[in-house]
Amino acid sequence: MTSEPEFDAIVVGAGFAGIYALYRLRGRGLKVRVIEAGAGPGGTWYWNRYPGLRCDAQSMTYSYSFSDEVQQEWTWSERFAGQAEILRYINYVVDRFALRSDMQFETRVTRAAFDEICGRWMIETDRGERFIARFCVMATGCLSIPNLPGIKGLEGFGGALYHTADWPKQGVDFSGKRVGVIGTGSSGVQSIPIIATQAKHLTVFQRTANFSIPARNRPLRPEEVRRWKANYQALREKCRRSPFGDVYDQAEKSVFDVSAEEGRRMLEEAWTKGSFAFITIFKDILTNQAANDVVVAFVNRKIREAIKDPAVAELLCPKDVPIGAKRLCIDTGYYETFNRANVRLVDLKENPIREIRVDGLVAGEESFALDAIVFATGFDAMTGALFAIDLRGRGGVALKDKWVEGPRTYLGLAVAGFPNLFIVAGPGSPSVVTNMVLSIEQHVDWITDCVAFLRRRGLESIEATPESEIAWTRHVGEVAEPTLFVTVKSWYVGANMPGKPQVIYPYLGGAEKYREICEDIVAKGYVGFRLNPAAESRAG
Ligand code: FAD
Ligand code: N01
Repeated sequence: MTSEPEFDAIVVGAGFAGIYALYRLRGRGLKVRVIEAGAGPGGTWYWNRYPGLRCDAQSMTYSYSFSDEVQQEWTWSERFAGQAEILRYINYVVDRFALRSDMQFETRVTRAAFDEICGRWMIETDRGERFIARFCVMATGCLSIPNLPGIKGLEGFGGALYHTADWPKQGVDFSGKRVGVIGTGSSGVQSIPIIATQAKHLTVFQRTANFSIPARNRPLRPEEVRRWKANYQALREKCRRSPFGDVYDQAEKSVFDVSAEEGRRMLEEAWTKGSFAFITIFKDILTNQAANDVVVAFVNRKIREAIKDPAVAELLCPKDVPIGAKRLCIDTGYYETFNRANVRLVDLKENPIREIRVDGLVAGEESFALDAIVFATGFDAMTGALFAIDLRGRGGVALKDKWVEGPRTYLGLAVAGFPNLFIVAGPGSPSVVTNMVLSIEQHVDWITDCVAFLRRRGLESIEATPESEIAWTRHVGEVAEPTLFVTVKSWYVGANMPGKPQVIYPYLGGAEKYREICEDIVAKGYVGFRLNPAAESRAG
């Protein structure tokens, strides 16, 4: 007997994934507790509050599909909703289904260990609490551990330091300030245009130029919202049956199936429409270097046209990087920002940051006086949040040790030796290369159905076999091999964090293909998993 509170399932994290996991598991009659480090739900949309943040999948698709009532009741105001609106939506869903009472905030899970004697997960928090659970769902996020580079002198900076992923709730007033932004990924590209309008002077420290496509954000017209709502089921199904989980039509033609003139016309049209659809207009952009080069030439021409100073334009044109193989950025007025008199671009390749001083930073031979530094330097993606927990499976094996050469999962959601532990959108799943809400719903539905199956059959636990984990991880690598993703240093391949194993982290076979594989595995009686009756589970 023990005095620790016991749950059927503990869900770690209250972003889109944890919220939906609670809704579904509770709906199956499970006693569930969600544990969240933040003071409220929202995950990404709770922590990242930098100016300019909005989703870059369209609002109408970057939202839950599980409740037709919710998708009919909620009306998005813009094509790409801003952070505050998305956070309002998330809170609305939480309250609509009375989920808050099963959520515990301002609590970080520090340890989760599988006890082989009782066949339960023992979960510990930074508040000194302990919980027992049969199932443990890691909804800890792919992009939830900010990367703050260890630059010499950082702690001695006398001004204000910010990370885009840990932004003050009350906002930041940059007026009259000399601001430096380090990093030009999606977070930098979205925040730089707004900070530039607020600050007295903005210095952008760029290490690698990125491609960015105009969002063409705009208010949604009432008639298009009506059209969406009238056809929501069909449009959601179209998303489910697509590689990226969105409504964009799938290209059937290669860049080389059309004349050069027609190709330019198509690119021009896609550029005018904006959004991720740009990268989907030819079927071979992400797999054929020559096809990619055509698109790169087009985008670089657009960058040069947008920037008045040719030297600055050259710095902003990515060099030797295929477009789309690193996460494509979607912006509003990014390139034009560099025409402003109060904005300067510094090339860190030529002039690396040497140190941060009390009054600014030194890059190359030059000192930059700064009142505030914004780190838009990204995340310890996909494994960071899992490794931040002392996560131990059978035999006390730590996940960190097991994955020392890179993550090994079955379907990105299960790990051999970690019974009844599920990861939502984990490494080896399509997650980050798709509309993530769609991928999250698919994973959570799979997990919930699996839990229901175990209960129906009177089974104690499920765990991936080592063989299926090895085979899946090999498959994830093989699928990535012919793509351009593996030719670039990015967080998709672990290259943004010093010392991180450089392997492909997401599954690149597409959301639709992945869904089919998951469904097939269930149809075949959870092939690749070991299903443990009560006594066996404990024996291992
Ligand atoms: P998160 O939203 O990251 O939530 C995870 C939660 O777990 C966090 O709140 C965290 O505090 C909590 N947590 C982690 N570890 C612990 C612990 N040990 N104890 C307690 N709590 C813990 N995807 C898209 O498809 N389209 C977009 O437009 C898009 N925009 C994005 C913009 C930004 C700035 C970022 C960073 C990501 C974006 N993404 C986008 C990806 C985004 O992360 C997902 O779409 C989605 O919000 C992830 O939801 P989640 O619940 O899986 O994880
Ligand atoms: O992070 P990133 P992010 N010194 O890793 C630079 C999602 N997201 O927060 O390329 C100097 O992409 C680094 O340079 P380099 C989306 O999935 C979506 O912007 O490594 N610079 C790079 O320029 C996205 O991909 C949205 O040379 C350093 C930047 O910092 C993911 O989150 C918005 C450095 C980091 O770029 C992460 O995006 C925001 C150093 N020591 C985020 N270390 C949407 O639009 C890193 N950099 C919906």
